[in-house]
Amino acid sequence: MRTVLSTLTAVACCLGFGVAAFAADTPKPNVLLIVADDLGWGELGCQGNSEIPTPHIDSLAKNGIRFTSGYVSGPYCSPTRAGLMSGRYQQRFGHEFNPGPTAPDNFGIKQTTIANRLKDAGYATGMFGKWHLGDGDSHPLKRGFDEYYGFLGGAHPYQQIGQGRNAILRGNEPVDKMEFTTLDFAREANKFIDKNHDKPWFLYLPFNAVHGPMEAPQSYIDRFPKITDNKRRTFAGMLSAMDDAIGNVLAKLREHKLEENTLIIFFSDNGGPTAVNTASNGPLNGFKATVWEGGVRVPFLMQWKGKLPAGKVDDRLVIQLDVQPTALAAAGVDAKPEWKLDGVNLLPYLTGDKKGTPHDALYWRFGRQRAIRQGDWKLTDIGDGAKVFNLTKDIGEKTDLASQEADKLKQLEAAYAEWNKGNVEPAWGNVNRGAGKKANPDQPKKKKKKAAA
Ligand SMILES: [Ca+2]
Repeated sequence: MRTVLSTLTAVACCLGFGVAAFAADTPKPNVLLIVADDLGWGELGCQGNSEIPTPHIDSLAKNGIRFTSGYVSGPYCSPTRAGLMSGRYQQRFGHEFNPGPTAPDNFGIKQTTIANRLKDAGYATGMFGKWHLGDGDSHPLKRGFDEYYGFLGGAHPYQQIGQGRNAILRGNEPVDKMEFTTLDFAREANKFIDKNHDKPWFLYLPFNAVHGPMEAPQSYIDRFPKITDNKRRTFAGMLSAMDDAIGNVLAKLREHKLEENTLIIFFSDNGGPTAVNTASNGPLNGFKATVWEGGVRVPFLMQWKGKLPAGKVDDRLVIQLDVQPTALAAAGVDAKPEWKLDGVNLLPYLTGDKKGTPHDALYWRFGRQRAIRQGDWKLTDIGDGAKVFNLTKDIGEKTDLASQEADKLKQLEAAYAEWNKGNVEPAWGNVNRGAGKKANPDQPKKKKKKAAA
């Protein structure tokens, strides 16, 4: 009998039931999902850049896991968020591009979201920050969130309430005063935690920091007298304010003794648009709105005290699409095959219950730009032809090996083509946009040279 039982246990573990048990023997954990906006891979103390201290964000790496190959499925805001909320590559349902300054009528997310699914599992759900996924039927309150405070568009001033449908809203109602979005979003998040501390909750906290416009309270800018460049000093104030805001929320967790019952995930929605906000992508090539590493590889941290390892650096491929299956598994929810989630539950890989890597490959399509990363290798095509890089030896994508690695190129092309079969045409936007040398719409245009006098 004992043999039969141990065999059954072994089989159950192989099938991943060990992970379900890990959720079932404890109260349902809270999920705190923090997203930064336009923060590059080369910023943050924990990423090796000490210029702007970020002790609170760094604490997530110290008490949890820092993924060095953490990615997002799009190189700019709205597509990445569509992938995050749905748990699916956003190209599966046409959400390949930002809506542009005037959103088309069909713009917005219609998919079932992580908030819908956690709400169905009995979670209180709240969102405080930037949505960028549409209005009407796509409004956060229609996509699974019980509470919402923030703005619906893609960018917002930090110290003005704004107007129209991009005003700062509480639910559906414009607010009549505010201080500074970054700190306000954390304040509202903390009210939500106070209210729901005795039940499981899902809190989505997408800051608009450090996206433009370049604004920070003077007291924050004054923290950096040694930075002489004005734009960089303001950026430092913006990042420092976000770090404080995150520190405020982490303190609230400690106040309610929730640290050990809360899964925390932090990442940036895309790489840094360095020329716009100074955000560094470190050694990576490219920037926001490109499928170079600098556009899609981002700071990515995860903490769950007592459940996941602390102070670990993990080089395996992970992506923001993994947030939904991971959070659902933590909540004890079985993801259904018909949900067609592209992400992977990371928990068994992080606890060591499963060996190997969560993803054989990750894929990007952004109009004429496309890329695939498989193990050490990446095919990158920003609209001017496929190049092949060995990222382990060449993280900066400097040496194109396409001609000498013809078999590898062929294999990556085939894998990309197979993935691309599951995608649809973009539902809005120009497929030629964002390709080649015009890859970054946020990049300041070069001034035309004056004709010689
Ligand atoms: Ca962004």
